[in-house]
Amino acid sequence: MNIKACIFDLDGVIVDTAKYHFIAWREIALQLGFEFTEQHNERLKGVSRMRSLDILLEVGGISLNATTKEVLAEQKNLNYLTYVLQITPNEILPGAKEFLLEIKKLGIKTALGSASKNAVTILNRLEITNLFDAIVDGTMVTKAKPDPEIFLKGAEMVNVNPANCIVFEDAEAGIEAAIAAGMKCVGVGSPEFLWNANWIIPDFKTLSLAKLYENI
Ligand code: B16
Ligand code: MG
Repeated sequence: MNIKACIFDLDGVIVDTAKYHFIAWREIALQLGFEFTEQHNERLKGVSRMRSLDILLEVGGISLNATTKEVLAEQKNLNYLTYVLQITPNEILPGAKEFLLEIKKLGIKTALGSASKNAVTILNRLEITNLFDAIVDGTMVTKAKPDPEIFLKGAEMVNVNPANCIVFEDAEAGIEAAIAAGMKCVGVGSPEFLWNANWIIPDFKTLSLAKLYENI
């Protein structure tokens, strides 16, 4: 395969925001009167804000109308933003920035493909917005992962054929989206949830373009 673009998920790949999503959602669950655990939180990775709320309500066995759901989703986001607005560049996951710099230097296009509507705020906090040739976030798509729309849009924006793109993902929904887009996918994290990926890495610490070519 000739790699011409790398498309990165944000939450769980570039930065560990899952812990902030978890705290913010848990506050909503407590408010509704039930316990939301870290294990439940695994199901929220990579899925949209509204879908996350639906899963949370399913865990609590609660059914609410659309207006109340809008209010709760907004409230969760305000909780979440109090943490996100404190993020510093130190929170970039080990090796991620170095890998981005390496591939850019070698002429490979870089794109972000995140379900988060807060993606640009987070990239700005991390001071790495300028390392991406294209940014696709949750405000720019109509269909959430596992639909391939996010990644196909990223490929189009950097003008690269999907067959020449590699996606880096930490969530099952994201891996499915990459496969549906006709792209190769590297799972970042624990093999337990990423068995569908073409190759799994624990993190970016020792990754190089040469290693990627050897394994993909
Ligand atoms: P927001 P990613 C996803 O980001 C998160 O993994 C997921 O847990 C979250 O619900 C979703 O963004 C929406 O986030 O509420 O900030 O719009 O992994 O696709 O970068
Ligand atoms: Mg993710």
